[in-house]
Amino acid sequence: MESHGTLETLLNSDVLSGTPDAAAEAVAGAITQMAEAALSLSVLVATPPLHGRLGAHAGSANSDGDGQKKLDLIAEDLFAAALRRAGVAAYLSEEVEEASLFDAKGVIAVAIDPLDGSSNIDVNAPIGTIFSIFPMIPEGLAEPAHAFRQPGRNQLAAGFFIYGPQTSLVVTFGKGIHLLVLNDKTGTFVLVESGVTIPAEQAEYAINASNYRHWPESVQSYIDDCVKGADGPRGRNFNMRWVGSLVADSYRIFMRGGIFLYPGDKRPGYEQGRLRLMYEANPIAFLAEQSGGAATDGVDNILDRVPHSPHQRVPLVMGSTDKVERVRQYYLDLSPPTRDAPLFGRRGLLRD
Ligand code: AFP
Repeated sequence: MESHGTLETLLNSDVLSGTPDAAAEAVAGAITQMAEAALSLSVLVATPPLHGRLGAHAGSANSDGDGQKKLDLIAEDLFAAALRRAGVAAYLSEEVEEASLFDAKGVIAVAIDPLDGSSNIDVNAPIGTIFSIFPMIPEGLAEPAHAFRQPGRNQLAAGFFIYGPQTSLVVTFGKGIHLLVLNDKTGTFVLVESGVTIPAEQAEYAINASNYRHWPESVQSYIDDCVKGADGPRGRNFNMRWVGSLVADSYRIFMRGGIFLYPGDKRPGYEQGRLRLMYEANPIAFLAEQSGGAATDGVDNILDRVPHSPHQRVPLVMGSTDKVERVRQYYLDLSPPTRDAPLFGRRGLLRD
């Protein structure tokens, strides 16, 4: 892969052309500050645990009532401070109940999951930070939560940092997606590739299969047909991967294709799946669309949803466009589109 510069040069290029000047400057400032916070977090994650296990419980709970880990709280402090420094107007985080007004003169609103995949901390698997940047709207001044009542399609930028074998940043400003990797010797994010596209052909799916019995029939049928592999209606073998942190599962899909599903299911509290619209599904959906893929709630485009509450959940199906469309057909109980077998109209006889 060819190197084209750094995060700084990317932010100073024309990636934000078309965004009003003040907002473009604010987006660049917020991403620069978040990159600083991500650098600190990646150093912390990679440093031996001098003060006990970072995955240890902190004894508190987040907005959803999930137990918080020590690193969740450290990440929250780092990113909240970074975005306050950047002068963002409204701030919403998975780790806090209410949205806040940081700077009434600010022109952008940022929703963030400061530490995605907390259950991976103690097993040394990838974790990340996901962010979504909207233009500030006047309704948010009196009530900061209202700053986020915009469809995902309004996002000015979105992305995630992933702390894995490499610390990387995957980001979009609405004109394709960019992959940057942290050079930990210089502390700078180096641009590795612009215009990353999700490969279409990968026969790989990601879903937490332990929930099979709770899924709707449509999702069970889709996965059944994948599991049957070459002996089933799809006529090809599939591979399955589930890291359990959205950043890692998404990163893999952006790099080598496939599909990710976290559907709504029958468990109490999971009717709308597990993932949060504002700081998980929206940014991942924006990246997916910008890399030639798609993201739906099974049927409808994630980016068209207008949120009604800051921490609301949404089912997420994301990945290569043809696969996301195929899942949609299962949800609608229609015959999925076929490329190779136009004569076989029913789902059970199709190949892709
Ligand atoms: P946390 O942000 O609370 O660590 O949750 C991670 C996550 O929201 C997402 O990253 C994973 O895809 C999903 O949860 C995994 O959920 P299951 O444990 O139900 O498979």
